[in-house]
Amino acid sequence: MSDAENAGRVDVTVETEVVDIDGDGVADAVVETTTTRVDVDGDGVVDIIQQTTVASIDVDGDGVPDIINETTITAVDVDGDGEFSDDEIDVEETTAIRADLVDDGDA
Ligand SMILES: [Ca+2]
Ligand SMILES: [Ca+2]
Ligand SMILES: [Ca+2]
Repeated sequence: MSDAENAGRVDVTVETEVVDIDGDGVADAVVETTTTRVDVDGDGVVDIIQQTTVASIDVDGDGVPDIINETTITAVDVDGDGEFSDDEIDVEETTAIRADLVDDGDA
């Protein structure tokens, strides 16, 4: 990899993990983590990291995900010191639960 190609470099990695939550040998959840690293000024130091983790959980084992939990972590090195301090990191989490699962809980 040549240094000249590093300017404005965007690096994306995707990792997929299959998790057997209840230990019955059948996978119940798929966790997909997408990490985006951006070196805005091309100095070789990453300035922005965004990591999105999507967990799809199949509660009733029918093979269709029932709960989808999405967490996005965004870290921006605002002051350019090469480190991501607490005030430079933003975390967002959303959870989508199949509607009839929620109804069952209320009944
Ligand atoms: Ca940089
Ligand atoms: Ca299901
Ligand atoms: Ca910083």
